[in-house]
Amino acid sequence: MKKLLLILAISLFAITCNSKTDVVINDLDTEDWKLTWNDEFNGEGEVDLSKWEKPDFNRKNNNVGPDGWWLPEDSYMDGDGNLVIRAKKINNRNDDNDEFDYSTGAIRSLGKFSQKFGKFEIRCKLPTQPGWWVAFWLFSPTVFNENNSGEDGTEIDIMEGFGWNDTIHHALHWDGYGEAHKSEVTKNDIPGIREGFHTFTLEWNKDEYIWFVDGEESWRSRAGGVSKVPAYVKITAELSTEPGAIGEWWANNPADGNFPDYYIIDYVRVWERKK
Ligand SMILES: [Ca+2]
Ligand SMILES: [Ca+2]
Ligand SMILES: [Ca+2]
Ligand SMILES: [Ca+2]
Repeated sequence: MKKLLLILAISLFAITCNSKTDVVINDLDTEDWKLTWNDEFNGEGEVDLSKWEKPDFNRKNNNVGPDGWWLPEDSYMDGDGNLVIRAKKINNRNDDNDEFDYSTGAIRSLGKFSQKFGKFEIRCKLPTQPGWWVAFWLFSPTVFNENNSGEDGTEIDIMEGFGWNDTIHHALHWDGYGEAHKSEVTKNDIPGIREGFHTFTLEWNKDEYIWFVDGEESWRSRAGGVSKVPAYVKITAELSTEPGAIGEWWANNPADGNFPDYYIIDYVRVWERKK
């Protein structure tokens, strides 16, 4: 009897939890948009590995200075409803002569979720220190196809942000990253954007991309021809000590930063347009 009651109690608990989830998902639909995928980051410790994959490699190799690694330990949930992407100093991790290296977090829905067209949104708090950059972006393996078109896959940067200034980048890259590489970028100075949480949103329609910051349109483009292939979601941070990255034109110098520093994400949500 006790066992039966226990099973009943567990079943009721499971039903209650499921219905709570359903309520949340229904609430996130709007008149024009149906939620297809999201993560509210309601947990503590490891991220939901049914939704995310974590890269683990030397992302920003520098032969004459500290390297910038992507390490799984630098992406985790804080138990307060947020994903944390951390940048920190670590012991030299490879066999070069660096006094130390750096590591940052990165998660991506590679192999777990992808979608073409729709609305993609993050709510997040930018970092505070110079020397690294954070992003919310979409990517397809076919971005590398060199055919003078982005329609077969485009890197779509919904937000690139920094700890040292109030500049937000939106960008498109297509035809790989070699000589055939093409891109279009816009940079908006938004005073105070590093204080508190803000939303960065992309509407990827069949004939145009439209970006929004806190619900206000900030750019639109159809450069490359709008991509017609599914893309996966990336929430990442990167730290490079190479001369090309540490100038004031980009991330500035991590040697002037206090680490660890943090990129805090409240949620990521994806919708498709209702017919
Ligand atoms: Ca090195
Ligand atoms: Ca090293
Ligand atoms: Ca192409
Ligand atoms: Ca949250």
